[in-house]
Amino acid sequence: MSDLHFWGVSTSRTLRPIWTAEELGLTYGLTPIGPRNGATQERDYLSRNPKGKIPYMVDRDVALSESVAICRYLVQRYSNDDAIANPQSIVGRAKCDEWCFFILGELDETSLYIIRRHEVLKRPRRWLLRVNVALANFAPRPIS
Ligand SMILES: N[C@@H](CCC(=O)N[C@@H](CS)C(=O)NCC(=O)O)C(=O)O
Repeated sequence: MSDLHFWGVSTSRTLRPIWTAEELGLTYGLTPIGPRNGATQERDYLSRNPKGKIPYMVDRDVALSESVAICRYLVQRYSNDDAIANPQSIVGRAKCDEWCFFILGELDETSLYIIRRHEVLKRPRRWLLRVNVALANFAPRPIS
C-alpha cells in the first residue's frame, strides 16, 4: 500500500479527494468501494472508519473521513505554488472556509437531503435545472 490511500469511488464526494490528489500530482492507492451496496458496513471497513461512510483516507499516521477535511489536509500538507492555492493569511483562510462550509452545508448536504426527502430525484431533468439555477446564483469570487 502506498503511504497515501483512499477508500471510495463513484460519487461526487469520493471524487473530491481523488481530484485534489491528482491536481497535486500525488501518488496514491485506492480501494474502490461504492455507496449503498453494503461495502461501507463491512466489519473490516467499520474497524477503520466507524462512521461507515466514504470517502476515507489514510496518509501514514493520519486517518481522516469527511471529503472537505481530506481535501484541505492534502492541500495544506502537499500544496505548492504550481498546484492548488493555499491561502496563508487569516482572511484568506477564512474566505476559503466560508466557501467550503457554504458549499458543504448549504448546497451539498441541504439540497441533497431535501431533494431526496421530496423524491425529486425521480424527475432528473427538473432536478438538474433547479440545481443549475441555484448554483448560478452563487458564482464564487476569487479568494484574496
Ligand atoms: N459529509 C460527508 C458525507 C459522506 C457520505 O455521506 N458518503 C456517502 C456516499 S456519497 C456514504 O458513504 N454513504 C454510506 C453508504 O453508502 O454506505 C463527506 O463529505 O465526506
